[in-house]
Formats: sequence, C-alpha cells, structure tokens
Amino acid sequence: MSQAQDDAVEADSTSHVEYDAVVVGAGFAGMYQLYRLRELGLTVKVFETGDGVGGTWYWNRYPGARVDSPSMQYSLSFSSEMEQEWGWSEDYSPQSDLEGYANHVADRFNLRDDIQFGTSVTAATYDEPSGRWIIHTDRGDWVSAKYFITAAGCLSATNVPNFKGIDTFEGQWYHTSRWPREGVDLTGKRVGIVGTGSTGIQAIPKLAEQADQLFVFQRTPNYSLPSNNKPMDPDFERDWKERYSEHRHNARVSPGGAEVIAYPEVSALSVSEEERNRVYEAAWNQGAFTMLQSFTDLMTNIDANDTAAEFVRNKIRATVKNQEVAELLAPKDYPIFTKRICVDTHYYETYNRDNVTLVDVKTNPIEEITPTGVTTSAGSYDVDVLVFATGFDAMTGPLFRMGIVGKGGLSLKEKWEAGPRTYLGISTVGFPNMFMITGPGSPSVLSNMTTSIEQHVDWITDTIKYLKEHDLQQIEAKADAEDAWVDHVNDVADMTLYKRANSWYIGANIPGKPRVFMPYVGGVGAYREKCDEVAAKDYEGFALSS
Ligand code: N01
Repeated sequence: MSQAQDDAVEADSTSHVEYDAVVVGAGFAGMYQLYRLRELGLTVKVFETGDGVGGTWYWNRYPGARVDSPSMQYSLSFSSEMEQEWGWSEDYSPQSDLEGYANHVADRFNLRDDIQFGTSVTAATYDEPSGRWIIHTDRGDWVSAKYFITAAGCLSATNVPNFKGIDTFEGQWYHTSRWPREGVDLTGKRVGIVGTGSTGIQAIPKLAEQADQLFVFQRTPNYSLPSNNKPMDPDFERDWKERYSEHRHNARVSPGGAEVIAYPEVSALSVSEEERNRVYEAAWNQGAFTMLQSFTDLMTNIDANDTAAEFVRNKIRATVKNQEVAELLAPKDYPIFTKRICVDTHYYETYNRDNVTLVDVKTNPIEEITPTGVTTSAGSYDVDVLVFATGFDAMTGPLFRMGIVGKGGLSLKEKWEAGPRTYLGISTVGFPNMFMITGPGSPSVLSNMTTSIEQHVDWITDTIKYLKEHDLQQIEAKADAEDAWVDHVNDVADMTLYKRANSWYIGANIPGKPRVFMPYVGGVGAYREKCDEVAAKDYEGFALSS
C-alpha cells in the first residue's frame, strides 16, 4: 500500500486526502485512465471493490468464461511495446489469460501504487461551494477530488432474482460473476443452472462435463453461434502484430470497434435462398460474430433478419437429437441479434448428453427455491448446487450503487428515474467534472469494449488537459445538448430492430427498471467522429467555467 493509501485509510471524518481525480474501478478502463492521468501529472486514486485488477475478468471466473471478441483485438493499444510482447493462447482466450493480461498491465506500468483494493465507493457527492467531489468508501474513509470518473463497467452489478425461498436452500448457490477463485468441485453433484444468456451458454457445457446431473432452467432461449475457437496460430499472430497499427485503425473507424474483414454490400432479400444459405454457412463456419456481417439489412429489416434466425434455428434442429428439446432451444419470438448474440463451444451438443435436462420455466415458471432444490409449476428438481447465470443490472446499476449525488442534492438515481440521460454517454447535466467511461448513450456494450474504453479515456484525458491549459475549473453538459443527444440515441435505435427484444439493453431483465434503450447503436467510428468534433469546437454542448 502506498503512503497515500495509508493516509486515506487512516483518515477520519475530519481529515481526508485531496486528489485531482478519483477513478472507480480497476478494470481495463480504470487502469488505462490512471495511466493517462498520471501522464498529465495529476494525483489519482483508484478505488476497486475486488482484491485484484481486471474488472469483468477478475469477477467472471465461472467454468467456460472466455472472451468472444478475437483475442488479438480485445486488448489495449496504447503501448506498442506491450502489444508486441504479449501473446494470447487462443483465438478467443479464457478468463485466466485475460486476468493474467490485466495483471501484466498493472505490473508493467506500476499501477497498483495508486489503486486501493477491497474498497467500494458508497457515496460520491458534488460539493458546490468547493467545486469538488467528496467520495466515501465502505472502509469508513473519505477523500475529495476535482474530477470523478466512473470506470465500474457496464455489467458489474449482479442480478440475483428475488426467488421465494432462496434463503432456505441447504446446498450451495453461486452467481456466475462471483464464482469462487478456488473453483467449485461439482463431481458427483446434482447441479441446477438458471439462465441461458451468454454466461449460461458458456458455463453449461463445462458444468455438464463435471456434474453428475445438470438441470438447465431456461426461460428464454438465446441464439448462439459457434466460436470455432482454436489455439492461436503463431503465423497468424506474427502477421497480425506486424500490422497492428493498421488493424487498430480499422477497429477504431468500424461500427463495432473490431476490424471487419469484409463489409456486407447486399440485402439478404436480394439473393436466392441458396446463395443466402451459402453465405450463412460460410459465416457459421468462420464462427463468432461473422454472421452479423453477412448482409446489409439484418438489423433493420425483419424479413431479412428472419432468414438468419431461421438458419440458426435449423442448425439447432440439426444438432440436438431430441426434437422437442431442439424446439425449446430455438428462439422464435424475437429477432436474432437484438439480444446480445451468444458465442459458444458445443452448447447445443451438450443437450445430447444423458446427464443434461432442459427445464422450460417459461411455460412452467419457477415458483420457489426449497431446501432441496427448485420447484416449478410442473414439478420439483432436487439439486446440491444452484448456479445463477442471471445477468446484471446493466449500465445504470453500477452507477446507482455508488450513491452519486450532483448539484442541488439531486442523486443520479433520481435524475435518471425514467431512464439514463447523458450527453455523449460520458457526461450528464447537474454532475460537473464527472465523466462516465462507457456510460449509457455511448456504443459501449455494442462494441469491442477495449476499443471503446480507450476512446473514452483518451477523450476524457484530452478534455482535462484542455481545462488545465485554459485555466478552467469546471465542465458540465448543457441541457439542450443532452436533450438532443438522448433524442439522437433513441432515433438511431428506432431505425433498428433492437427494441423488439426484451433485452438487458432496454432494462427488461430488471423488474421495475424503465424501458429505455441504453447503448448507442450509431457505430463506434461515427461516434468517435462526433466526440472529436465536439472537442474541436471547444467542447460544444458543454458549459466551461473558471
Ligand atoms: O446475462 P443475461 P449473462 N427466472 O441477462 C435468465 C456479457 N457477457 O450474464 O432472457 C428465470 O444475458 C434470463 O432469462 P430471460 C454479454 O454482453 C459476455 O448471460 O430474462 N430465468 C437469461 O436467460 C452478455 O449479454 C461474455 O427470460 C431468469 C439469463 O438469466 C452480458 O454479459 C460472456 C430469471 C440472464 O442472461 C450478460 O450475460 C458472458 C428468472 N427470474 C457475458 N432472471 C463474453 O464475452 C433472469 N433469468 C463471452
């Protein structure tokens, strides 16, 4: 622990440490933000709930957890030396590699000195007289900072549904994103898993290999594409590294923050069924997200979209031997790609195993958790271990948990009662000098996160530099700019099929959460241009004051 950390921990309610900036979270976003602000000569404190760095990749250590963006693209680009020296084991690397990479970043740039681990921010209040943020933590200490920067991730507030009787369960239960570091021995155990999103779909094949019996409680089936993951080919890696800067540029200007090999040029409806299926088959064999790039109108035209959805449904039918099970696994009531598409390794094949049972909890909902297992309206299932792959209170959840209060004593939660309102997804009116890395209203979860994180951190850092150079003390979004941005985020989403699904993008997974489409679908490249334009126009849409 550094001297500054000691001071902060020992501070009582009357004394505190003053920083230029406080950053919440030590995942890739928080670490890179720390690195950049140190370059500016700022004093920075990072608070991190976990005992180590990595954020998503620190917490999500459930069996089967791995990245589903290509490893070569899911990394930080700010150090070309690090880019060259780091190697990935697989095309889509496992959680352990990503956590290892996060630790490498922390060590290589001595970041730990300014990170206080095992500490959650419990309140962050803007103090109007001093123009500073007062930040309290669960360790009883408090600090103040000129800039308050959230880097707490979009998917870090876990969601465990309020199942009746959960406290009576006599076995062990785990949420996937709080999986014990030492693992869980499932040998000979009857295991139940609730949830078949990206997490469940990665975990289920692995749990099935270990458990004696696996019951999968599925409410909504998801479309999943094969990753076709394989060990990293050294020639491919070498070639990629030789042209890393070109690849990075292509990612930055792309719609999704990852390099696209070939952009689609024609509508799915403009070609014959035979040709369409040939294109889908090639994309399926290529693996992961490739299918999204098959045709121009998969996200905007429901008939075009349905050709891709039917192709995937037919793949499920061809893979799963029991056709009743196959039909339960085949999504039919929302367009493909409108919920986060899942990427798997042998997910559908897993249902051909004798020890795996799919339980349809849409038709027969879970009524309660009992001391011995799960009771649905159709029957009871005795299990020793329950796994909740039930997702997150996405995007706004992590921010609300910090207890952020802005000008006039208005909390962020109150301000966003009807849904998040931001300017550019970075800033929100009434919360001066606060920046949200990958906040609602930015491409964030619809993009390769490392690309979007770096873009936000660079923009925030340049903004703080600008304020310093112009002797300005405060930056705050203006109401008309925020209103216009919120309208634009909605308008662009309305041009797509996204709102046709009950997804976490729209808050549908959390009872009572307002249904507002949260991420920006306008594309990473176009969004970057907009942010750069705002900066070039001396921060158009922001009020700057000295
Ligand atoms: O969470 P989810 P996730 N009763 O919200 C079910 C990223 N990610 O952790 O759809 C019964 O998608 C729920 O059912 P339904 C990625 O962005 C990335 O899987 O609400 N079931 C659903 O099946 C992803 O999208 C990677 O009907 C209940 C599941 O739980 C995001 O994280 C890997 C229920 C939750 O699915 C979140 O994924 C993993 C209830 N009461 C995750 N409540 C990679 O990069 C919820 N469910 C590879």
